[in-house]
Amino acid sequence: PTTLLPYSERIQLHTNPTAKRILEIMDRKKTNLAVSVDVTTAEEALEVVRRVGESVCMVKTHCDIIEDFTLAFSEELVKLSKELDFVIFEDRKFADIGNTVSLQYSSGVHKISSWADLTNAHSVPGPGIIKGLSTVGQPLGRALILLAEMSSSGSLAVDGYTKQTFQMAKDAGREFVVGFIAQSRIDTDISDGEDWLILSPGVGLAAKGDSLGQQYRTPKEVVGDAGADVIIVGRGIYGIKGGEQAVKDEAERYRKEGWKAYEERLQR
Ligand code: S5P
Repeated sequence: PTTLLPYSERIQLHTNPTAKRILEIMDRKKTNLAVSVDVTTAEEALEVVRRVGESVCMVKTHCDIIEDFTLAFSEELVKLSKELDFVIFEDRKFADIGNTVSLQYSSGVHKISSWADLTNAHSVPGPGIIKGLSTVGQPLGRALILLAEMSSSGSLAVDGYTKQTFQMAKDAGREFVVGFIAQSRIDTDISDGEDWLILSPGVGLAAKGDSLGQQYRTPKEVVGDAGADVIIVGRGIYGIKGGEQAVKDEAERYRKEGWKAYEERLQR
């Protein structure tokens, strides 16, 4: 199973340029941490990114929660992604027919495809969603991941849904779909010679969950036991009390925890 290979040896198993870049950054910066920057102004978001940028392989955004979103904001984010060496993941969770998502991806206020290296989609509409998004993103070297499982309690993305999502990605090929949002390795390890990236949200060292159904596990549980490649942490990092240095320190703490769990996994 590719879970037992170092990130560096998995680069060559991908053809998508964004997937390769993610693995290269992870190896170079010794980090499997993605920080989810779920704050509501552009300035706050950029400030968090400047604090955590050195510690992460990925910054995850929800561009539609930023009140003063402009393309100047996304340009600054792209600039920081180059300076501090991380990939931008817009957590858009597309969920419509192919034609609509291709417009949501390329147009509107956000023009996501112009600045986000990676985005994600629900599989519920069927394979047309992948086709619609790939028409826009693939020529730009972008990548897509599908939501196969969710971290929230009572999620319907389980069992057969998860399996069929994996099959949909396999059928689409790995030129554009490069992995999954999931809580486990799903079935990816049994498919020979194919490497898929597993990104897991719902990671926290302090809280067990929130009042709205979110559920947290530790980096050790997520990377070590469940076999995920990237841990996604939001409030656990940007929400820490103690000011800017505290945010920076907390990102480093998660980076170290995530990396330790990965190194231990390789020793097995
Ligand atoms: O199943 C999921 C999928 C995602 S992408 N569960 C999640 O929590 N997410 C996202 O990860 C969610 O939208 C949020 O941006 C982040 C988790 O934030 P936290 O503050 O709970 O760490």
